[in-house]
Amino acid sequence: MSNESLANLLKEERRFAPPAGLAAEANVTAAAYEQAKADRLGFWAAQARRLSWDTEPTQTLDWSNPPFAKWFADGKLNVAYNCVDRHVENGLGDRVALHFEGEPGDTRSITYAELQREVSRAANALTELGVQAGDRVAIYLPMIPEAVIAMLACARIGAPHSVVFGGFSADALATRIKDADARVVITADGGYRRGKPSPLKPAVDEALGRPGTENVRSVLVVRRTGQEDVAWTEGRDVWWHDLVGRQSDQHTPQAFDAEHPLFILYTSGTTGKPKGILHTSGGYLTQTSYTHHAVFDLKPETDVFWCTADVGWVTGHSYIVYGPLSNGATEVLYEGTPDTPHQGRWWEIVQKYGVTILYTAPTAIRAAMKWGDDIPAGFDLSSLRILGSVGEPINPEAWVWYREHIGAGRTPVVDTWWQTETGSMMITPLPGVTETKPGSAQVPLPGIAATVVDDEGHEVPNGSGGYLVLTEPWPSMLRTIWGDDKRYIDTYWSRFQDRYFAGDGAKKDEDGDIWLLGRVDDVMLVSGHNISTTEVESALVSHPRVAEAAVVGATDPQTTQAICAFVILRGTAADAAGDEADEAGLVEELRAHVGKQLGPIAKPKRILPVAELPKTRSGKIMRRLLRDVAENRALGDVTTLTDSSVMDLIQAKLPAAS
Ligand code: 6R9
Repeated sequence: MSNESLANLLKEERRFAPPAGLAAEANVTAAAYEQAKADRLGFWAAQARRLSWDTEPTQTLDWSNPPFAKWFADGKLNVAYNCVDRHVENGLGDRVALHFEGEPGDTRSITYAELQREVSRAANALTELGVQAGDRVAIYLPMIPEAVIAMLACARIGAPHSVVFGGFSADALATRIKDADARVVITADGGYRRGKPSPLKPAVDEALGRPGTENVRSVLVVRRTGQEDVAWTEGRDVWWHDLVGRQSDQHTPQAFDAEHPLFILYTSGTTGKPKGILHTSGGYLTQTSYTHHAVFDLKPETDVFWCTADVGWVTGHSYIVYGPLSNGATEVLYEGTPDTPHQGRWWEIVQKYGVTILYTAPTAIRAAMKWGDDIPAGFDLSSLRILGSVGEPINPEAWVWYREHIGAGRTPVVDTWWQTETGSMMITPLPGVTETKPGSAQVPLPGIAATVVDDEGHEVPNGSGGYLVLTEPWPSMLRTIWGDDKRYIDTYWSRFQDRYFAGDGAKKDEDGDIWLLGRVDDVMLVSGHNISTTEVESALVSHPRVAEAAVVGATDPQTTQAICAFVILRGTAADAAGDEADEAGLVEELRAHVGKQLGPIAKPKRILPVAELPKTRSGKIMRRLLRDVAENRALGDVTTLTDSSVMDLIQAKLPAAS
């Protein structure tokens, strides 16, 4: 952001106090902020003691070689033991860990005692395949219980997993297998998506034909759909039910160093090859477990937790697997899409299992808004008591809709900012403490230090914008980029001295609360003003006819960049996209609306109604592709896109608007 810090345009005045009952019983109160402020490392050492250690750590943080952190370095623990066995030993073996709901409607509830047996069998199976501590295992599975079991089995034997989204192509899988030098791939014949079985194994076969993947000696295949004729490589491929099925359900977990690698997870970044984000054991589990307990106020005896993310995303790692299970939670695992077989499927699941805590992404909330208020209204959602959001800035209108229509106007909404790199939540309200503001993640968690700085790295005053930085190391921070320490330093620790550069724009409001404003690569420079894509998008979404919006800056001779908006219209308005007279009128109305909300500088030069927006599998809008379209360039890398036909539709619309 060259000349001027991010303009602070959006004003949001709505406030929501925590419900009194929840505040009175909350797991974490305002005192936690005070304790952590007085003694940050002591605070984290205390949170580490929520876990079971084979050797209790005496050291907390070793920051003698920054930015390479060691947390709890002389401690030893087994992550899977913490997520499974200790609950069984504490007499909770009969508690349901997972309520699995398959997309076709098949269900399976797995208790902690069963989970212990399944994970033990899978750990024995991996050992039989020759997997040793330190060997990498790639996991390429649909959202089925075996995905969770496989991750825990790897953790149990100290083999770092690398989970690859089931939706990624053979190419993406091959790159990740090669980079991590994986020895085993765990996959399935297929999974169910949008009402149909969708094969997975062919992509594995294709990936393993690529150079650099030769070290994969076994492919363990779960039978999920049973529909396909599965191609089989003798000597390499083995069915899960054969191999895992015949193993002993007893397995003694071994303790590993706190800094033993737990997993690698690839994050694409905007350019270049995907970065293998490395997380280790003790610090990662300490913070995922603590944040899940604190931010969702989890009462494991009575709550039913549901995180709708895919396990292939960090949100699934931290808040389907490690956070909830380390806390002994009962949770829902759902295989499919929200609108299969009908647009009320999620709400039906909430009603069926009595879900009390729901954690999802703004993209899903905006989709539900678009489908209409009457759909969730048709289900009993009264069990819900806390709602969470993650993945993108949540537009204030979507936040308020979520609270009103899903949370009956009474549940706190926690907007949680974090990244694959941070491992767990970093900036978020606490449901029993914070008076919430729609659209803002607000405050760093106890023990977390974050602020907003300008170009020179000076902290900005309240009321101004700049770059989000983290000013102290935290337990679940990434340790490096797999095999590339230099890229780790360059990407995160070089932009500002001694501070972690998150790559997100942010502002501090008059109270000092933090608002996230989107990736800095997406920030627009218009006539000398840095304008956030998020704020313009939120202004558009606050118009009753706009369901979703994506805004980019396109090169412009007069203003450096010009704001170009792609909007999805609500309900019947989508058809009106074909009606040019209506469209022209609406575009003018939307420009005026943004001007009124944010000021004339933020008025989009072009507004283009479209049927869909390009998104990643985790639901993030890929603005870089829209920028390519707006600047009439060939599209960049589309391999992480959910549905590449979306771009054809958008490009087809373009001439009409220029
Ligand atoms: C957990 C996750 C990280 C990027 C992050 C930011 C965006 C995530 C957000 C949010 C605003 C929130 N992001 N949560 N922006 N408010 N509550 O999403 O990890 O996939 O690595 O993405 O997502 O831009 O930098 P990851």
